[in-house]
Amino acid sequence: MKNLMKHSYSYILLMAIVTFFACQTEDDGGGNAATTIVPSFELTISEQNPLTINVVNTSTGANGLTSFWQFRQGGPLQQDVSGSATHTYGASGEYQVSLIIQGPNGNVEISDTVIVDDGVVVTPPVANLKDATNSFSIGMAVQASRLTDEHDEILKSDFNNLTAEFEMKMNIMYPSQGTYDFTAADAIVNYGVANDMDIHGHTLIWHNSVPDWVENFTGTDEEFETMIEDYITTVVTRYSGTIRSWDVVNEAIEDNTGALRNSVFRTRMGDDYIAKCYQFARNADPNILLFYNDYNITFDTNKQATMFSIVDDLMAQGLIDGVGAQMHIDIYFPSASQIQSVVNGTVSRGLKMHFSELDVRVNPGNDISQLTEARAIEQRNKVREVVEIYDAIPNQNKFALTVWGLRDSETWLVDFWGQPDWPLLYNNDFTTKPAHDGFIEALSN
Ligand code: 9MR
Repeated sequence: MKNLMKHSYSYILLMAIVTFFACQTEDDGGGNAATTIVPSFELTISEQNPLTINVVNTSTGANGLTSFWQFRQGGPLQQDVSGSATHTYGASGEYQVSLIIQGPNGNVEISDTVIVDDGVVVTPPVANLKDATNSFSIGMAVQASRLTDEHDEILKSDFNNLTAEFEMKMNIMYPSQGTYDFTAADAIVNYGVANDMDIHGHTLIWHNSVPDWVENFTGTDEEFETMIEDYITTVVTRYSGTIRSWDVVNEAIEDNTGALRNSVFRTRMGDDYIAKCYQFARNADPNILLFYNDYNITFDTNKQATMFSIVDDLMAQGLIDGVGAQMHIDIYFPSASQIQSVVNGTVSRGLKMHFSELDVRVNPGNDISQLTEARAIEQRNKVREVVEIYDAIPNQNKFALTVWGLRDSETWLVDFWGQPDWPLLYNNDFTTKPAHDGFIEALSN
């Protein structure tokens, strides 16, 4: 049973009592009503440290039961002991505090939110992202129609690496057999070259951008493979000398099970289709850096394991240079150590690490209808955490950190999840958000 209160504490509200309705009436097993658990707690913000809270379990009917505190959503559990418990947050923000009681018929849980604010406003020493580091490049996902006016200005001031958000995928570049359309891809590449930016090619093979004619290919499997080889060779050769790197295969692994996806590429070319595609790309240009790119590989352990076994296989054949970990994350999840795990696996193999596709949702629970200051601060903190993790990578393993869209109104996530969110670094009026400061702060230490 869960009861989430819509209630916030701020520094001026020093004490409040949380009591409600998340109660549980237990049966003693013989059909007789026994104890009713009424969970409640008191929460105060310390007068000594505005980032410290004290909590006291004031539940009734919970004698002899084990209880736990959780000081942020998805955070570790801390067993409740008698008296008060104390927790100090690392930074200002809005946090969910939960008390979980292990009742005989399951957990009884109560939650509330607290806003802690240490009032420290950090003034970033530089204003532009790309000026904050020279050990890796700062990427942005772009569209050919978003390269002028304010986009143009911000791209030039903040970024030095471009990824096409959708226009360098097979369904756009190869709409029908034998006919390529490089109009939009060329516009992006020409823009990047004219502005002295790196360009990351994304992506040659992705099950989600397969044109119908390829999905329903009428030739033999051999002809299919030849067609794919021609396609990879044509595209890689076209941008040889201008594009620094390619995601050759994107998202080849299923969620949770870690199984290989049954894409048309796998069914037509066999389980070793991945190595074949990397070989085609390597043959077309031995100097281009080749990446494998996927999402959820920070915390989905089966997916991560399969990913590294694919990578090891490619490494044994000299066919891969780096791993792209898509950073479609939120302010609560995944944790720093989960993010670190994919970094460790990549660095220990001597490969380059790309944090690709960064966006940080602030509304995964769909509980706000406009961006609050508190969530914007939490987003700044999460962005700072991610960038700090990236910046700590040895220089030879660094590559780029790419943000997946400029303004909040341009994110793919709102359509995808069907709920409001503000996951990017810029407001719709092209002003920077606290998350933009967080990015720079991480590089300023
Ligand atoms: O953000 C991209 C969106 O604009 C496109 O319509 C879509 C299909 O091409 O691809 C989105 O980007 C995806 C990326 O290429 C691979 N990882 C997941 C991204 C979100 O779907």
